[in-house]
Amino acid sequence: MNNLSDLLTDSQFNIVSNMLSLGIASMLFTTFFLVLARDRVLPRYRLAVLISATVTGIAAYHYFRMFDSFNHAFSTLDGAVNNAAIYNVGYRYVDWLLTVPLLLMEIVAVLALTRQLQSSLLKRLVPAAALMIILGYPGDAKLDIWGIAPSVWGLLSTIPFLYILYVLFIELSKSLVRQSPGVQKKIKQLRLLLIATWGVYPIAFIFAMNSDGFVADQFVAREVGYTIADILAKCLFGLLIFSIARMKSAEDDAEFAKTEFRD
Ligand code: RET
Repeated sequence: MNNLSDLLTDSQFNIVSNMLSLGIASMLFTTFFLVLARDRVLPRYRLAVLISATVTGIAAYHYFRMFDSFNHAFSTLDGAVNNAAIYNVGYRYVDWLLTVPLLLMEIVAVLALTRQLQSSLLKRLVPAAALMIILGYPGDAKLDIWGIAPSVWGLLSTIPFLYILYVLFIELSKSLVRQSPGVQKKIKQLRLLLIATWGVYPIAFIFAMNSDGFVADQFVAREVGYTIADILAKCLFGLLIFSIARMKSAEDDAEFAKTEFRD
């Protein structure tokens, strides 16, 4: 199926290795930060912050596994293999399967919508997210299921993806009117970050979509793309959620505002 003998050059190896290492550092220390700083927001916003920490924590674990899998597959130093087939892209998909629903909960939680609206949103978004990821996996892992080409899996996965973006955008925009100008600005940033980062995943998928085996350049582009997108979608996003939670905390409680902010 794959061309197993294709090698990564030293610099290609280093690029991917450095990116995965950056992934570990970002995920791990964002997790520490969010856990340690959770008391700097009011209790009602703490859940959103802790969900962010869970997302980056789960991702830190998977980045360790990916780093390990990558070294095992491509390190020639230990005299061993250079074998694309044993680099396990499944870690990314398991990671997304767990973290994307959590990210969606995070967004919905920080908006402090009504309970009813929250659950109706999640009931639509979470199954769509699961479907998007499950349909993408056979394409990325180049599984041979009924001879369906990777591009077709990608296309199928794009349907729930567009649905998620549509629902989120409509709801995020609707919720804007109820927020203060400061929070509105942050939610607009959140929306922009969401579109800019979530859009990178399908692009990175396309980089390595060919079905005729392993191509080093394409592999590197995909891994770099996914890692950058992950850092922005999980760490930066989590920190933005934290700052929205702080802003809302200060608006809700003058005492909190006085101890946490100078102005
Ligand atoms: C796939 C397959 C190709 C088509 C599309 C995809 C979308 C993936 C996305 C993943 C988002 C992951 C996030 C993780 C953060 O924790 C599966 C690559 C549309 C949007 C946000």
